[in-house]
Amino acid sequence: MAPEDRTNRHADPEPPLERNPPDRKALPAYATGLTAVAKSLEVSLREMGPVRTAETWSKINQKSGFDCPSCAWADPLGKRETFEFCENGAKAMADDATTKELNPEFFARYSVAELSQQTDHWLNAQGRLTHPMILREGKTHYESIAWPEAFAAIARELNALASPDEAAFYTSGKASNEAAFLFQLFARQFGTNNLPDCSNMCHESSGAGLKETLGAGKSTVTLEDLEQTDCIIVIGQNPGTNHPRMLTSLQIAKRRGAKIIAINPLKEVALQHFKHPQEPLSVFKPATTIADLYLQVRINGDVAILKGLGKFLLEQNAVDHDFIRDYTAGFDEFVAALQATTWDEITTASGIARSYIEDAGRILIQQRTLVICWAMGLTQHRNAVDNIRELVNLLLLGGNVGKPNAGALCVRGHSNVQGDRTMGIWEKMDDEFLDALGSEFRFSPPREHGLDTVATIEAMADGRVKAFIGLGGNFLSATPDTHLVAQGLTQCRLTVGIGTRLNRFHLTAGKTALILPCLGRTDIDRQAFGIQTITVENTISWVSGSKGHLEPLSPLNRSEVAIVAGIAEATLGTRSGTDWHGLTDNYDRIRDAASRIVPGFENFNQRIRAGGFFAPVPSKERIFKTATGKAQFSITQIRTIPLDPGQFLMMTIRTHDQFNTVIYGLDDRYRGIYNGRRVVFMHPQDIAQQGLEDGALVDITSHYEGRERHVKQFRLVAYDIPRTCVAAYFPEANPLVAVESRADISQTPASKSIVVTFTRAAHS
Ligand SMILES: Nc1nc2c(c(=O)[nH]1)N[C@H]1C(S)=C(S)[C@@H](COP(=O)(O)OP(=O)(O)OC[C@H]3O[C@@H](n4cnc5c(=O)[nH]c(N)nc54)[C@H](O)[C@@H]3O)O[C@H]1N2
Ligand SMILES: Nc1nc2c(c(=O)[nH]1)N[C@H]1C(S)=C(S)[C@@H](COP(=O)(O)OP(=O)(O)OC[C@H]3O[C@@H](n4cnc5c(=O)[nH]c(N)nc54)[C@H](O)[C@@H]3O)O[C@H]1N2
Ligand SMILES: [Mo]
Repeated sequence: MAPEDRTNRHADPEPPLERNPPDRKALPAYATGLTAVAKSLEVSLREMGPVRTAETWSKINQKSGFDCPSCAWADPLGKRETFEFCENGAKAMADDATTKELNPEFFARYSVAELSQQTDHWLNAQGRLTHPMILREGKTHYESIAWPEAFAAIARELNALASPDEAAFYTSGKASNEAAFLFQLFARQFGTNNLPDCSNMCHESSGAGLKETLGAGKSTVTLEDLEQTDCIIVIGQNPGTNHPRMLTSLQIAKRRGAKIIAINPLKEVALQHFKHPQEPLSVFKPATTIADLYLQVRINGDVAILKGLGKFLLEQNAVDHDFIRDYTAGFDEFVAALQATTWDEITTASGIARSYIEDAGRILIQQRTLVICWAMGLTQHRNAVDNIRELVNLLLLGGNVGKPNAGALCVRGHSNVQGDRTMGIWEKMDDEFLDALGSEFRFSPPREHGLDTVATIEAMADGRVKAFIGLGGNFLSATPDTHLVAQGLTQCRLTVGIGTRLNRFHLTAGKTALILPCLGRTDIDRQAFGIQTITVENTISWVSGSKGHLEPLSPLNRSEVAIVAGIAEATLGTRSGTDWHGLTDNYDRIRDAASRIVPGFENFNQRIRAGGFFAPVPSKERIFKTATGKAQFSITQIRTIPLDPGQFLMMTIRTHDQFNTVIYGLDDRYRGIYNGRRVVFMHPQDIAQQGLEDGALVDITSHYEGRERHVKQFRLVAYDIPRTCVAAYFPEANPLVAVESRADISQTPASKSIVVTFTRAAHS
């Protein structure tokens, strides 16, 4: 590229192609053996050296320490393991606690266009951001800027907008409760409810489905319930990679005699066999068999399979009639609709024979209690909310809600995604919350619902949103329709990323763009009143404190709270009666304010000091805040996605070496893939039928309502996956996801139901 072409406008939103095919190895026999510990140590030592490693390993998820920055899995409340974290937590921790600096010299060396030609792995590996940086209009390189000027530049752009609704304030689920609370307060004082978040792409469908049927959008179980239950269904979830500590609980349940049913198009290794990495002598012990029954469902065949299970229970009259009579509504209509659904429809749509569904049904009948766990395999489809409605139907049939050792476990992603929502990060918070917020801070919050993630993408692309601030995250690579998002972002007058690491979002910059470096979970957060604690809420609604213990890498890095407050103060000036400085000086004050606004958070500070507390979930106590006051049975349709000959249904999934768009490494060892990410898993007979061969280099085209989208140069991998179903990795495949292809009600992008075709790539 000629130097004069190196403007920030030429950044390519897609990661670069891969030169070599990936290496392939046989799948391991079980998950998380000793290799996991060795891997964790290796990563930690490389990134932070022995002293910081020792300090960090001893503090993570311990009572006096910090919350693991990886997933939202729960810590045991009683006795803890010596090291209460997993290999992937170790990678996330090392990422935060690294000693590698990404400083202004780095940004002077590379233009934005040059950086965009690097891989995501390379961008992330460059280290922690250490200085506020700005990309000025017409410039090709980010330059450092002092904090007050950074805040002033943002304020100038925000205040120049014709309306507050021309700005969008995005939150990624790592942000602390305190930062999230201030962020939504700022957005609402500025005058908009445009608060898209990562949850819109994640468990929004779960929240919507659970709220409608059980009256509360959260899980109804504790960790103990999971470990003590008789039966567990793990559906649409890959805990071995994404929630490894959950395997410990599955193992505990298993050893007590619980039965486990896995429902997944892929035979994920960890759902089959597991060894606890920290158990003494585990190397000499046989691995624990996890799934008693593995149903290799077709992609999006879950509504069908869940209906099949319900139908079997009804046929066997194995339902809890007392519970149904006392606590539910809509049962008769549900039964009538299910009777009208034929086994033929069920087996065709699910790809599972009736006898296997009945085997699963028999397991359910023999056990007294059931927990259903799920994640993205259910939530990222056009009928995702139906998936949730159907799994609730199944729970209700057996009376498995609001009793010990039973219930719904919606396994969240980001470590504080649930807390951020509790703190008001939502484009449509209810009036009760907004009234309380307004009276506490003496202003009138806007009432009109704001934009969620997909609506923000569309508004940016057609010029209605002109300024974007991201509290963490990667709005470019995590979102669907990558090229449309890039177009929208680069059209913006202002894009701002508050983050710890460089990513591709920072490179698809608006006319003016800023990167604001924040503290991570492992860093000591010092403010006027001393070292501060932040709080988080995990997947089972446990709220607890987290305190960093490492000296921040750069004295210039500020806490998320301080950055949000700085932007708010500079932007709102005398328009705001809020003491932003005072709130930053002492986070207890933020929590005190929140305790008067968020239901169930009374005495927030005292209860955090005492160790933590459960945020209220009424459905846990069989209080159903639904329209009828009862738990609601739902009626859904089986909606199969029609495929023409040569078309496939694609799901986009995570490797073992990434956290969302953060790529730690290039291996996916539980699926036998090494040194590469641009792969497509396909059934060997489908490969042959396409006239292709294992390892062939292909281009992929997606088809949505007559429009095609393309990505280039992926390698075919012959794999045990249902016919006409394929899988590729997120985020490489995201350009294929049409922004319009999203779930009813929740608007979650259907990134696990993409209709695609393949052609041999030109340059194999
Ligand atoms: N190490 C690590 N941990 C993470 C993350 C990470 O990237 N890396 N991400 C975090 C986040 S934000 C989230 S939301 C979670 C995600 O956790 P998961 O939901 O486990 O993540 P995915 O890789 O999207 O895997 C989805 C699983 O669902 C299956 N699946 C796909 N489509 C279907 C379907 O139609 N039906 C059924 N039954 N199964 C299906 C896939 O085969 C795969 O096993 O993990 C969190 N934890
Ligand atoms: N095709 C497809 N797309 C998907 C998915 C899928 O399965 N398939 N999954 C979806 C899901 S479940 C989710 S949750 C979204 C994720 O969407 P996001 O949350 O937006 O993306 P992440 O990749 O988690 O964000 C990573 C960035 O966050 C910043 N960061 C890391 N730690 C911190 C911190 O402590 N503070 C701050 N302020 N910043 C930090 C770093 O700069 C890092 O580069 O992606 C969604 N997109
Ligand atoms: Mo997520």
